[in-house]
Amino acid sequence: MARHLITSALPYINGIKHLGNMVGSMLPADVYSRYLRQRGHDVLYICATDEHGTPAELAAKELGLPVDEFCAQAHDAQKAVYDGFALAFDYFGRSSSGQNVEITQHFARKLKENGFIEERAIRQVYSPADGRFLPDRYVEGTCPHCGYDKARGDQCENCTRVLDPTDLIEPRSAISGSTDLEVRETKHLFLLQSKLQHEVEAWVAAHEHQWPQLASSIARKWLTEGLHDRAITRDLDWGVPVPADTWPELAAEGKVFYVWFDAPIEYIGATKEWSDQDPETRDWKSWWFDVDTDVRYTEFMAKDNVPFHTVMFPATELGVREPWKKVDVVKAFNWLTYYGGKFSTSQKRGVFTDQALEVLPADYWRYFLIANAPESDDSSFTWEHFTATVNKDLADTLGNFVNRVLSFSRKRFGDEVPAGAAAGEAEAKLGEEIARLLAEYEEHMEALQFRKAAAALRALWSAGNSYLEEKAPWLEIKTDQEAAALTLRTAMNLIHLYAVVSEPFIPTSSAAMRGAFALEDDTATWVTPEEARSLTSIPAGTPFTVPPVLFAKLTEDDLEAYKERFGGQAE
Ligand code: B3M
Ligand code: ZN
Repeated sequence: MARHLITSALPYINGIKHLGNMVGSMLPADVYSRYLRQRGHDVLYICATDEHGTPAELAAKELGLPVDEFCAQAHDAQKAVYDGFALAFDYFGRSSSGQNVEITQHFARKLKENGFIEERAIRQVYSPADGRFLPDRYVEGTCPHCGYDKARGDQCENCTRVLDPTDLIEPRSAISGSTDLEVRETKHLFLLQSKLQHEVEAWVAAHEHQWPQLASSIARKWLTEGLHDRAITRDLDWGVPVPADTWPELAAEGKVFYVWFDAPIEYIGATKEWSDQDPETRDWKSWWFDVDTDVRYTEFMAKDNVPFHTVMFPATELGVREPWKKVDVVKAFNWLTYYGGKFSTSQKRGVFTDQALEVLPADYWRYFLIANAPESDDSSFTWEHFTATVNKDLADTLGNFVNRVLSFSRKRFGDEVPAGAAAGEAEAKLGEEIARLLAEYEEHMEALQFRKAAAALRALWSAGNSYLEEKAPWLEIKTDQEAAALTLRTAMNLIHLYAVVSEPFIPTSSAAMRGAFALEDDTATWVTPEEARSLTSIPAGTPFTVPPVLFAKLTEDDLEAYKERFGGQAE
């Protein structure tokens, strides 16, 4: 069994994330990790808060807190929400950790030794009105490539091109809006990415066949434009300090590394944080250093993060000239929109992850979001679609099936799974169908095709409903008790199967379904299509209970209340 290293893009520290962030990184990474663990693989799922940079400083200032204190609190607040979503990270770290400082500084020293970092005097945007140098993302203006008028100095979020603040047309301070900007001279470290262009190209060419089209086309586009040398230090108080042993002058000036330099390194840093908690049994280096094909590394992220992960971070890793593990599969997502418009943290538009959990438990969100993941295109969140999906798929197709079967059987046959007649033609046909759908489900999961996997899972649930409608045990019972008992026993086997295979999507409900059966030795973590075909893992005589309703049916009133609270249309 392969070892799987999985990371999801590090959520930035400055606020609780919205559902669009969740579906484009952490949630699918969790679903995939859970699936692989169930299949018996050795999985390490790592994430962390991305804590450095100006937005953290500004958010702390707004709350009147020292930035380190702000980050500690904000980290805990985000972690609590992710626990609520049942995200089963092996470790959720912090990019401001000592481990990340250590590894980031190590990378920088090596890059310098190898001739890929150089000190240059640059002219940088200074805003007299704000009394400070403006970091890239605090200069706004018009994108020279696509004309978008709110492009940031580091990247245009409309066309995803990476920018330099001086590229912007009609630049202004994003802090004060001042257009009175001057350019002053200061020294910074530059990562000489241009020298690594060919190596990165060769590396992308060797790996992109494993990436979805979205990821490889963004990487290609960026490479075609050419890799430019980039300043990787900033004049900020909060960040990984430039190491004084290597650059005494810059260190004395208090320069820190640019947040996008240390953030991807935190994938490694967080693994060391995890390892340092229990060094006897955990070995962070065995996941990252000199492991080439022993570890399969999959990254999850939204499309705006793709250039950094397919080009810039690989360039850094290549330039270090040490055998650090590089990504194998880049799973990238488009945007989830809110009624066709943007979810926006800064404009508080859409549904935030903490609010989502106030409205309904995690499983409702997990299922809906993954079933509608913006994989091949953007997808739109609407409350109408959400409530209809919950009602149809979760409440009717799955929840009602479970409850109906168990309640009816208990009423007619008592607290144990009834024996009934031997399986017949209908059960054989059902078994074939289940085996086929389960194989499809596995195939889509392996291929990281989450919408398709969700559709296959839904089809598995539906197959149970069709079987039940066809056999109609509530009619069978009137003429043939044995036949009704067979139908119910078979349906209960389906419930157990659903419990096992639905776990990556709806872990809490899956546990409730599984817990309904007092099965001895119920330790199997997966059921293969071959095993599923016979539908006999729950033998007659197994005691069971009827769990509380798994999924509430949402009413018109609920729908109106959600729209009232969150705003139910595009703006
Ligand atoms: N924190 C995502 C963002 O803020 C960024 C991801 C870092 S992954 C190393 O847009
Ligand atoms: Zn643009």
